[in-house]
Amino acid sequence: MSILRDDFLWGGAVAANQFEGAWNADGKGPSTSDMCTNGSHKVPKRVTRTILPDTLYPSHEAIDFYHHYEEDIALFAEMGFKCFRTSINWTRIFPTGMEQEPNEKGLEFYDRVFDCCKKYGIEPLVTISHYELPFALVEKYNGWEGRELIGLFEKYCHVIFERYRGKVKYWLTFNEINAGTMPMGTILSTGTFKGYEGPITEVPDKPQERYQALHHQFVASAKVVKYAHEHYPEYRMGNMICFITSYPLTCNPDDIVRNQESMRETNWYCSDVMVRGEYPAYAKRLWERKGISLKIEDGDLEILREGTVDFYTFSYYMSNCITVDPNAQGTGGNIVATGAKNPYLEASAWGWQIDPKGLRYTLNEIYDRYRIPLMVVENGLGAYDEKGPDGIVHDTYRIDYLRRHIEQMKEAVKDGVDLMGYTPWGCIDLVSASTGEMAKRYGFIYVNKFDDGTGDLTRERKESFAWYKKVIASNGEEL
Ligand code: BGP
Repeated sequence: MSILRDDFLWGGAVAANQFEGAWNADGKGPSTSDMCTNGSHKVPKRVTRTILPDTLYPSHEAIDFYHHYEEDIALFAEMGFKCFRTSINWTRIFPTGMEQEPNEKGLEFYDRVFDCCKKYGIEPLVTISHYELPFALVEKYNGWEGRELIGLFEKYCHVIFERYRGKVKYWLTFNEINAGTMPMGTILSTGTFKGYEGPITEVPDKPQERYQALHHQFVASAKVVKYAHEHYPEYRMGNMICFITSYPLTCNPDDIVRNQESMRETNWYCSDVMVRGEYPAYAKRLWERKGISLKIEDGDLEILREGTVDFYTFSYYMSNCITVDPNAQGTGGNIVATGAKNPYLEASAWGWQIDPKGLRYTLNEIYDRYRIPLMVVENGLGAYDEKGPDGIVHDTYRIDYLRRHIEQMKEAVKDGVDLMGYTPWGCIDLVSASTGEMAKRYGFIYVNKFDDGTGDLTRERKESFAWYKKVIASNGEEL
């Protein structure tokens, strides 16, 4: 008897914009991520309003999954994947988001991908919107600030729900929807940067626009969840949160209260709406603090109540600390870089603090709050990988990171948490969302592709490949 359930969804996660490439093939339109240049840990990537000559846009080729999908899915099957989390590029289906009819060639590509998964008995878990939206919608509507996007998103969802019936059962509406509560989400998620060009870290921060955009995303999500429940009863609809667990830096009650505020704003605000179907009691004060006044139309609150999700998913990479002390030493982090350093934790080369026990704590906190099934749909270590003299990447540091997190997931299950599955991030090396680098690798599979755009795109198994295969085969008992 293993600790994890027998039908545990082991697998891996990726996002279309970070690994498909073929950015303008077969009628695909430009998405927000296609307008982003490469960057690094030190130099932020830039967003441009036109495609500039002699400039590297990493999503344009990425690792070219578009033409390697059969080989890649075969490798996932070799590891024993039960589940593959990927996303659909909205711009393959509706190149500007505004067409009346979908692009058949784009639809056919995902038919091929999902059929290939089916051949190996791999269950797709599909994110409908993962850090890309048609760039045309930024220029026309200021992204999700425009209420028009709700209808355009519904049209897109209705098409893919119908087309992939029988092939896809698990859907997530928006990747890391709570990115919209943070300035970095302006480019990645809400698309509220009409007319802006420059480093993604310097985009003007307009909380009013971000929160209005979030409201539209909530309504759009609830509408399509309700629609799916009514028309496709076999579908399971989930949310997706970038969970950035934070602890009070000290037991000073001011730190405790500040951390509570921060946890609500960063982590709970969005899922309270999507799971409970209403804005939380603390929302009013949060809006006041930020000077936000939301336009909520008649019927919106009713839709939120009617479109609650069936399961809760999240990414977990790190934790940080919150304090009122302005002199506390800071730390880096996923999407947000506002936390204080935790003296008990080590950090990755990118400054993300590694905290496996925080995953157990987080799973318990989420499950206590909502009591619906949970799934960890991203987790992993972004690292510089070097090949050893034998030509293989011996990524023992990655194995160690994943092992320690899986151990803590099992502890959480023993604590009583209902955990459906685990899909570590970037199961095959891909472009980093925050920096646009290839050098920040997460995969079990190494891809010969480098920051300057060179590389023959060949795929190679890392040491972690065989390790993860064993983990899956033993249902998490052999770590
Ligand atoms: C999450 C995103 C992913 C992903 C991951 C790792 O925030 O959902 O798209 O890329 O983080 O982040 P990065 O690529 O910046 O290392």
